[in-house]
This record gives sequence, structure tokens and C-alpha cells, in this order.
Amino acid sequence: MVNVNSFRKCIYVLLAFILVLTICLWKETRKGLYFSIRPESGYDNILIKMWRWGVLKEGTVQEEAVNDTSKVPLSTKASNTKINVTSKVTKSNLVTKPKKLPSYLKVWNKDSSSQSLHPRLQKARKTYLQINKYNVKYFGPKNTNKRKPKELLCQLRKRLNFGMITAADKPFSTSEWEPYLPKENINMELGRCAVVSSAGSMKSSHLGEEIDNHDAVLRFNGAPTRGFQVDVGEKTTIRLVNSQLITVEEQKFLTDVQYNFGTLIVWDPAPYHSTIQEWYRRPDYNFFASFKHYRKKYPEQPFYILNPYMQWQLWDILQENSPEDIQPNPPSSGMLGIVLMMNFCEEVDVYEFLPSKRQTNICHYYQKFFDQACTMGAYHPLLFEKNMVKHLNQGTDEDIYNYGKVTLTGLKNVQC
Ligand code: NCC
Repeated sequence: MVNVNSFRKCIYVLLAFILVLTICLWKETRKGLYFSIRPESGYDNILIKMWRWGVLKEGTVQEEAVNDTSKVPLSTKASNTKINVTSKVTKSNLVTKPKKLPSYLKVWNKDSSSQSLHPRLQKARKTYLQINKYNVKYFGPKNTNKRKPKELLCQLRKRLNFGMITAADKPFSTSEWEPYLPKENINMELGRCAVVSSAGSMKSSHLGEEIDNHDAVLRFNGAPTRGFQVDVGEKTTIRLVNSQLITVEEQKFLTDVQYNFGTLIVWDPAPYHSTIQEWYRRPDYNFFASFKHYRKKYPEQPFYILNPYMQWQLWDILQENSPEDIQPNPPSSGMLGIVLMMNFCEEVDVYEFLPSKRQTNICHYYQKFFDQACTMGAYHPLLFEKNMVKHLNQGTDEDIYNYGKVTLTGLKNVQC
């Protein structure tokens, strides 16, 4: 009898141990499914340090400049008001670092081809090319020899129309629309800006403080800050949302308080190079009623509709600079937000658009949903967008590897 009891006790202890072990393992997997090209390890960090101290010969490392921590108070006033937030980009906050990481620490390759995609995503790209939903007819050049970054910046500066829909634009120039639309275009002059991708790899990044130290921060769609401040910060100057988000009721756009901060900009996929009138008749998501509803509820909050031209002007530049056919669908909110900030700001730091060592198949930092398409693209030509952003990066591969951070120059600084 005694033996049976102690046997039972042993079994209970064993079961309790297995349970604790399972919980621990489950918690670990929730932190993220990492598949960095090399396993993330202390060894990597030692190698990076050796390289930075000059023990490894990949380049001479200069002392890192201290981050500019000056916080400029933000004011987001009602529409039509010029928003002017600048902390000058000076030599002291530009970091001089070597461009190359040791070759065994890989970051995004600017010449990535669709061949490197998972077969499912390759198939998705081909299907979108066949469907050609937006009736894309592209007859321009396809560039196999990449343009120099400066030429590419000039293309962006000269060819993109960054305007928003105003009350003067037909068919919005009616008394019905007048109360909802700004009379003038958006006018922002910003200094150092941050763009925060919604990628799962933002999780555990501890980038919150660095992000909030920028003069202005742009976020996307339903990406929350509450509960994630340590990793993504809390400052929200602009939130760029797609028309699906504001139309679909489950997204709670009209009721969730997280949308009540900063300036909102909505965009909607339009037919290829259509006029505003054509697009108005055939929007991808009929978001206009929802837009008006929100404006009525929060009339003081600046809320703009991005003109439908910019998405396809940007798409043309992406296609022109890619040797392959890219998906004939508009660029992602991420890419649209990056070029918008390049237009508004003197300098733009983009976080986790190019994946860091924390790369994961978890789609968003705020959801437990796995899909490689979120990072590599299925509907959006994300792969090609990321190639372009890598090509334009003025920061270092080390910053990409550690922080998923690329630094882009403001378009106003570009002499064309
Ligand atoms: O997922 P989404 O994008 O809201 O992400 C915003 C931008 O962050 C970059 N990103 C995101 C995840 C990831 N793993 N890597 C990344 O680089 C991308 O640049 C992305 O644009 C969108 O672009 O608007 C998109 O919106 C969602 C969805 O509509 C909204 O989240 C609202 O729910 C789309 N998902 C679906 O339709 C299911 C997504 O395809 C594109």
C-alpha cells in the first residue's frame, strides 16, 4: 500500500514537472519564432563587438554619435494648420559608421528576387500578375542595372504627388462634402522622423524610447501603442490607414480611442492612373461614409484622404527599378508612409521594415498570427519595396541587423 502511494506521489510530481515545463516552453515560443540567418546568440554579439573594436577587419569604426534626445513638443492642430516640428539634422546626430557587416551576419539583400520567396508566395505573385485587378498597363523601362540612390531620390522627389484631397477637388467640390474636407493641402515640416512598421519583429526590440525621441512618428492601420510602449513607443504624429480598416466594422475604427491621436491619413487602392472621378466611382473599399462619420464625430482631428495618384506613381518607380515584373497592386501602406515621411521630414528612420535579427513569421507585433506574406509580400510588391529601401539606406547594415533600422534622407534635402 505504501509503495502504491509513493508511486502515485512520484507520478503527480512528474506530471506537475511536465506541466511547468510545457508552460515555460509555450511562453518562450510566444516571444517569437526566430529564424535569423544565423542563430541569435551571444557569439554573434561578441563578433559584432570585436568588429566594432577593430579586432575584425571589415572597416574602421568611428565612435558612435550620441542619439539626439532633444524632444520637441508636438502640436497637432486642426486641419489646414501648418505643422512645424523640427530639430535640425546636424552633423552631431548623423552617425558615421562603416557600411558593411561581417559577411556572416546577413541583412536584406537589395537585389532579392522573387526566386528567393517561398513557393506559395511565388505563386501568389504570378496569380496577381494574371488577374491584374487594377488594369495596370506599364510600358516603361525595367531597370536591371540599378540607378544610383541619388537618381532614385530625384525620381521620388520629381514624380510623386504628395497631395491630399481638398474641398476644391472634383467630384468632392460639392456642398455635401464641404464640411468634411480641408480647404488646403496638408503642410508639414518635420525634423527627425520615425516610421514604425507593424512587423512581429518589433516585439522585444526595446526600441520604444529611441522611437519616441524623434520629432514625429508615423504608425500604420490598427497598430497599437498601449501595452507595447517599451518596444514601439507611444508618440503618434501621423497614422496612415488603409480604406479596408476604416470600412470593416470589426476593426472598430469609429469607437477605438487609439485612432484619436495625431493626424489621420486614409488611402484606397485605385484603378491604375485613374482620375479622382474614376476612382470615386469605383473605390476598392467604399470608405467615404465611414470617413464622414468619423469627421462628424471628431471634427477637430486632422483627417486627410491621400490622392489616388501617388500610389501608382510610386508603383511605376518601383517597377522601373526592378528587373522583374512586380505585383500589379498598389504599394503597401508601409512604403506609402515611408515616402510621405521622406517628403515631410529632414531625415527618416524606419524600423523593422527591413527585418532585423529578430525576423519572425509572426505577422504583427500585436497579434498571434503567423504568415510570411506579411514580411515578404503576396498582394503588395513588398519584396521590391524592401529592395528599394535597402538601396536608399544611408545607415549601416549593423543598424539593420540589430534594430531593423534604416535611415533615409528627406526629399527636400536632395539636389536634383
Ligand atoms: O499588416 P499591415 O499592412 O497593417 O502592416 C503595416 C505595414 O507594415 C509593414 N509590415 C508589416 C508586417 C510585417 N511582418 N512586415 C512589414 O514590413 C508593411 O509595409 C505594411 O504595409 C497595409 O499595407 O495596409 C497592410 O494592411 C493589412 C490590413 O488591411 C490592416 O492591418 C488592417 O487590418 C493587410 N492585411 C490584410 O488585408 C489581411 C496587409 O496585407 C497590408
